Amino acid sequence: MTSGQRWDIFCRVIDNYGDIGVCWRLARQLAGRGQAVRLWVDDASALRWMAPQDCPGVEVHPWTQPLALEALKPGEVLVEAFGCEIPSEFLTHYVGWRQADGRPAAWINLEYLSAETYVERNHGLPSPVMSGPGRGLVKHFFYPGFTGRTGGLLREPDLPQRQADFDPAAWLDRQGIGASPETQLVSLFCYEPTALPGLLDLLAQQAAPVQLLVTAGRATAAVRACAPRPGLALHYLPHLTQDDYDHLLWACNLNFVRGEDSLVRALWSGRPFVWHIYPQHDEAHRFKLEAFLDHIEAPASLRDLHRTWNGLDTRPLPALDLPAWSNTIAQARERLLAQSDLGSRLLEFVAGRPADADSP
Ligand code: TRH
Repeated sequence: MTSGQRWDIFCRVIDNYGDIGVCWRLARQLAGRGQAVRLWVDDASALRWMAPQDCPGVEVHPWTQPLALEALKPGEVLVEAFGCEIPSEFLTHYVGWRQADGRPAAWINLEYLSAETYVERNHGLPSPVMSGPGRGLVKHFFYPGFTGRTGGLLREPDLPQRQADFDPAAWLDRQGIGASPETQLVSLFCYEPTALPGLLDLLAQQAAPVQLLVTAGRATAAVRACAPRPGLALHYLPHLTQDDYDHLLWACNLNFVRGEDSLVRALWSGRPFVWHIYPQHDEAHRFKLEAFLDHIEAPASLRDLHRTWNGLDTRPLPALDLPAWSNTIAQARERLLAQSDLGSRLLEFVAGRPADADSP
């Protein structure tokens, strides 16, 4: 275990909240394990609602051009999130710092999450840097994933305890979400699924009353663009903090999540969920989705729902089968909880790299 190193995490916000959401979560988790973290981000605006409280051990720095680098304490570990390019002026400093104290460079390329088989093959691979100020260094690919031969999933050590202490009724009350005990709560975090009107119809037809809790941003705009359904109660949420987004997932009977970070949070919630995968032009998301459904051993009804929800099938949404899906997610969660988390694996990875492989 590495103790007390200084990490520089670089994050470029492409769109949505996943880039900053993952980087902030990683920064917090490293700080919680005694690391000092500088998070360089080109657009920190989402942190105002996602993380309104400072986190001891994490400094957020604006990724300006050029970067303000005067009087920075030397950093040991460099994380390039999702293929963003580290600015050359920073690399010049970094090489200088590493030469000054003689400690080896540790440059991590943090990749996107996938359950596909290439992840195990590519996780940990070196990538020699051939040009620029970092020439001669070696980056290493670090792939989050679902098996022991990948980088694992982000998870805080106190997560099970927080879940055990959580009181859903009190939390819902504090959010001003009134619901009778027989009401089924469904949360919605999505892009613009073509099956959204079909989902609203399906929820409106359930035997028990349903209240749909719609997250702020694109999901709210998408639902507002649909006609209201008699019998379906809607509640539009404000932007929640990351911790309160967890609470939302834990309080609901069914969650619709999207992207990368909320998928992982939905898994940890143990509640049945449906994933709206980030769509890619080359249809790569189709394979990514199928690999994930294979990983969780999804029953046919949950697969059908995912395919229609993601626009990969035009059949109507299947009937909800929450007991079966609860079982599937609970088992997947148990299997994943038995593995170590991404933060621990990253610390081990950085500590275990051969010291002579990539010294400047
Ligand atoms: O916002 P996203 O769709 O982000 C996506 C994905 O990461 C995708 O892989 C990436 O390529 C693309 O961005 C650019 O979904 P994701 O990953 O779940 O990130 C949402 C973050 O926002 C997550 O950390 C949870 C947080 N969140 C809150 O803190 N409060 C909220 O109210 C909501 C709805 C989300």
